[in-house]
Amino acid sequence: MSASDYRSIFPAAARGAPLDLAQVREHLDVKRLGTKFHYFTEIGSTNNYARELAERGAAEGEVVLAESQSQGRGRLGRRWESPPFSNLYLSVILRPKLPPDQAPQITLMAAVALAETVGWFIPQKAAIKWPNDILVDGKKLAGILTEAVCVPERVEYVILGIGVNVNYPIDSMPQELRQRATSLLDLTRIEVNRESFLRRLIQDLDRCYGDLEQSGFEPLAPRWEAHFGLRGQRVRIELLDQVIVGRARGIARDGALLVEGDDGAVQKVIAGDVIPLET
Ligand code: BT5
Repeated sequence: MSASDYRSIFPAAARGAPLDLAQVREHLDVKRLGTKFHYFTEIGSTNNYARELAERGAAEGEVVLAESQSQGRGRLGRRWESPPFSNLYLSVILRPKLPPDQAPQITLMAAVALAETVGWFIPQKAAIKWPNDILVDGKKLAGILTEAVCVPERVEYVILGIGVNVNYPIDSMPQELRQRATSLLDLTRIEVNRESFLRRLIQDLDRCYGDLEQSGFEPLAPRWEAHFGLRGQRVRIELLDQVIVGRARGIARDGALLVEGDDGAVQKVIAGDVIPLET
C-alpha cells in the first residue's frame, strides 16, 4: 500500500510530522553507524535501496530511512505494514568481517540492541522471539530483516533492516494485525519522540556491532538470553521442509536455537518460524 492509500484507509496516518534528522545527528554518539542518512518520504523498501547502494560501493554505516514503504518486506516474501510519518523503517549497510556461516549473528546482535533501546522508552520488558522479532506483552512491536550477500569465504555486506511501530495506533492497522501487533504509543499511551528513539537505536546498534566485531557473539549472549522470551517454552518450529516440536532451551554460540525434543535430545535450529505452544 502507498502512503496515500494508508491515509485514505487509516486517517490517523495523516497525523505525524516528518523526522527531523538534524535533531538525530546533533547528539549522535557513534563510531561507525549513522555516518550518512539517505532519507525518503516514501520508498518501495529501504532494504532494496540499501542493497543498491551497497552494490555501488556505499560505506559501512550508511543508513536508509523512509517515512513509509509501499513494498515493506518481512522474511520469506511476507509484508511489513509501513504506514507513514509515525513509525521507523530503516536499513543499515554493514560490512562485517565474518565468515558466511556467522552472518546470522548480525540478527542476534541487532535484536539485543533493539530490545535494549526499547527498554529506554517503556517500562514493560521487551522479549526477543528468536530469531528476529521483538515482542512486548506477547505482541509484535518490531521486526528485523537481515539480508547477507556473501562471496566464498566471507560476507561482502549485510543489509540490516529494522521496522519499529512507534506512534501508529494499532487499531488503525489492518484487521489481521490488531491482535498480534503493538506500538510504543499503544503501550505507553503517549507519543514517543521518534528522533530520540532513532538516535538511541543507532547508538545501541553501533555499540553492539562494535562488541560483536571485537569479541564475537559470546559477550553478547548473556544480554540476548536476558531478553529471550521463549526459554523453557514449548514451541513448534516450521522449517522449509520439516516441523520440530520441543522445548526452547536457549541459543548456541553460533546463534542457532537449541530445542529439546520429547526424547531429551537437543537439536540446533538455524532458521525457521517459531510458534509458542500452550503447554
Ligand atoms: C519481520 O519479518 O519481522 C521483518 C520486518 C522488517 C521490516 C523492515 S522495515 C525496514 C526494512 N525494509 C524492509 O522492506 N523491511 C525492513 P517476519 O518475521 O517475516 O514478519 C512478518 C510478519 O509480521 C507479517 O507476515 C505480519 O504477520 C507481521 N507484520 C507485518 N507488518 C507488521 C507491523 N508493522 N507490526 C507488527 N507486525 C507486522
